[in-house]
Amino acid sequence: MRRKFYLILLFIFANIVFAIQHERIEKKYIAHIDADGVQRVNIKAGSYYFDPNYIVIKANIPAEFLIVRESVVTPHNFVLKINGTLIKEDITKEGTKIRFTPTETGKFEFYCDKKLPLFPSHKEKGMWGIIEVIK
Ligand SMILES: [Cu+2]
Repeated sequence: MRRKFYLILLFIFANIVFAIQHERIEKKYIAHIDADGVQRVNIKAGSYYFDPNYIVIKANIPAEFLIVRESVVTPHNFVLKINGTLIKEDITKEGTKIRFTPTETGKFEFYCDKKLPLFPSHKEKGMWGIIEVIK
């Protein structure tokens, strides 16, 4: 009983240290337009990051993201508010496809909103990124 308590305490402490020390490295990707007129981006969803986490796409051209979950157990999702619409999809091991056509330029944040009680959210651990829509 006591041993379990200390293990839980250690786990919480390790999580806090991880959250504080975790330095987010920016991985930029500039999408190119495929022959069929779609700008496709492959995104890796790991624990706790998106790779790439800074994606540049063009406005008014269909975009397709294929997001693949790397972790076996830890669930992750993809949340993005763009064009005044909220996109929220769970990410599978096989890959989740997200399609939209950005209509306005600017920077839009995407993230994973998963969170265990008492622990920092995945977003707080670094699982977020920016989509920059350019002309
Ligand atoms: Cu997550």
